[in-house]
Amino acid sequence: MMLAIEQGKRGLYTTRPNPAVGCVIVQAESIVGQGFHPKAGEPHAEVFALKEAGTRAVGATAYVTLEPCSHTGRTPPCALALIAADVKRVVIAGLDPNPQVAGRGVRLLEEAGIDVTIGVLTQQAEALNRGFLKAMRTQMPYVRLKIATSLDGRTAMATGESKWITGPAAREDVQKLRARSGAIITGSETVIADNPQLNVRSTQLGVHSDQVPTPIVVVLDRRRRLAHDLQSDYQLCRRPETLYWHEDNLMALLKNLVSEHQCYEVLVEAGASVAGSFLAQQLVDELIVYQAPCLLGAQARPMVNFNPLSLAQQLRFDIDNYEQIGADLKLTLLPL
Ligand code: AOF
Ligand code: ZN
Repeated sequence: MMLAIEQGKRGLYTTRPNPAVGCVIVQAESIVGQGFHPKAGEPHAEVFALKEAGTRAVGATAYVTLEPCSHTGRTPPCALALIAADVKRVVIAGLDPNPQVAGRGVRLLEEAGIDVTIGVLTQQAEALNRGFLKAMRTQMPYVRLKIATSLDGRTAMATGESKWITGPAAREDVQKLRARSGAIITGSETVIADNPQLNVRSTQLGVHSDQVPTPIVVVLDRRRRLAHDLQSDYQLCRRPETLYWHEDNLMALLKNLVSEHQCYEVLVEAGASVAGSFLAQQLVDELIVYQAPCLLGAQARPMVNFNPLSLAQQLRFDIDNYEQIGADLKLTLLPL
């Protein structure tokens, strides 16, 4: 299953809105087929693995990181492909919460007399598809809030000067967050202050960046400070695919991104006010802080605009992971 997860990872940046899935087929202790789902519209992981295995799939065990599908979508059902190939056993990391599947894949396999095991390395497999899984279960996307700060939690000098606090390796890491996101949310303040591109331009994703579906950029612009205008001073505003959100209701925006745009993982890259709103409204699933080992002083801008009245109102997190990236620290935090 570990190898199947490694296969699945190969599609992490390219399968959107489909999940990243891997499959390994084992016959008498040796691997006879491996595959992953590369892109929506192309065959699923099982199909590639079965193709490689050929007749060696007869009597074999298939390890799949997601329940094999039972529906005819853009491609025919994988459960039927496994049955037709005459595998003996299927081991699945976790069920597919897609209402079109949701246990039916397992039922088809069992009805065909295949031995099914569910629940192997579930957490590791689910980490590949946080957004797909959350959206299928709750119709809300998985929201990551990314902030780059100094050691004293500052994001810019009082003048707004901020290029650069974190180093090139941390900024390259952000490319991976963007590449797996269906949408990037920013604020009009950030657009005006930084004129960002918010695009995927990395050469270190393991796939060419033109294979990565372009994330939608949503600009929060309640005060209508920006004009969607091909002549605009701002790069994002010149892109016809940029969306503007003029309402206050962030929950409604997130729901809309799932239902209207199939954006299941969302990255918030904005300033302190937007960060504060997402956090205070408990809309953040994961806070990622890139912290540079430098001090910017008490006049510099804080990372989150949020004013608890007492210690009891603080926001607390579990540390899910910490690692050094270049000269900086990357903290992955889960709100409690
Ligand atoms: C699998 N194996 O490798 C993947 C699955 O539109 P389609 O035909 O590509 O179907 C997409 C749905 O299939 C997707 O929403 C999810 O439920 C499942 N993904 N299933 O058996 C795979 N990627
Ligand atoms: Zn399938």
